Amino acid sequence: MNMKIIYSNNHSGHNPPYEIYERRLEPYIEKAERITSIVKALKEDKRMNFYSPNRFPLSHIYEIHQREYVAFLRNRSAQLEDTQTLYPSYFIMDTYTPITRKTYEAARSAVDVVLTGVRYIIEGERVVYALCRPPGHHADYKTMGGYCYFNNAAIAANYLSKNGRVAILDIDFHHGNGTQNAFYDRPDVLYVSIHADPHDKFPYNSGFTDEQGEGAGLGFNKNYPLPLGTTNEQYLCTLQKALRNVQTFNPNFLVISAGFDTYEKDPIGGFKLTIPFYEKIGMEISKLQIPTLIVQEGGYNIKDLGKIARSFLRGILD
Ligand code: SP5
Ligand code: ZN
Repeated sequence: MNMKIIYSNNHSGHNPPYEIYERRLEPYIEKAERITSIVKALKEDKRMNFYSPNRFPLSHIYEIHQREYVAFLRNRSAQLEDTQTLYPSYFIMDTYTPITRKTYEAARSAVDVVLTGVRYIIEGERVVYALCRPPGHHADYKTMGGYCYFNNAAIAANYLSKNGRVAILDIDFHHGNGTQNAFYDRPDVLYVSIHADPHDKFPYNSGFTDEQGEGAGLGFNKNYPLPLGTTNEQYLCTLQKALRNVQTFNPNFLVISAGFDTYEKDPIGGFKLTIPFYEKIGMEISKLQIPTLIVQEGGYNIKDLGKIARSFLRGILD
């Protein structure tokens, strides 16, 4: 079986030199080479077919993000010189998410990538991989954060929800606070996340088990925080619980927020998952037999990211 991969090189213009960490400038962790590593590894596999994104109207973004926020990101990007980096003090939750001249265009292009993936899924494709960068799951209604500007997965899930019930399974190492918030009061989009205990790791103030949704959405938000040092075996046990939640919800579409920062050698992670284990994760997801859009989130070990992605997709396809 073949797989469609949606990819654009527009991400590469977004390349801030530094993030601010404990009041120091540190090299930016969310590098363009992450995606290059994945593309290179996947091009070695004949089953992987690459497609360029189409441009989609801003209306899709406005259903998830405030207009003033979108305008802020667009205008501030446009005002910068090529060499400038802006660390904004509003519309932002941290010091890891600077704006450069090409940031808006890169973030907008990542949304085009994910929405092109949605189109293929709606047309009947069983699985599509949207190779988004910058990532999205920390981006909230009117805040950028955690290397994220527009919430690609939330924008995709919202579009899919016009055609049926949608489950989002978020397997990035960090809790997807933005995605959780986008659907917190909605019963038609389930959000299930497995991530590092927020007592220890970013985003620190969300991702706890008692966050279960509100109003009509009560019961349609599930968080599975895990301790630092989590192994393959422990992870698998929680993944199976999360997949049972998805199965019970009985969705028409599945969106995977796929972060590979759960890897044992990730520079900012803290779990102990190994490269072959990602194939197992892929197989478990694939067993559900739901049309699935895979959306790239985090994962920062540039050297091994391609191998991790290949392992994961092998599990999805076999
Ligand atoms: C999408 C995603 O995975 N976002 C992750 C956001 C995590 N941000 C906090 C990590 C900051 C780490 N900086 C460490 C520099 C140490 N030299
Ligand atoms: Zn992450």
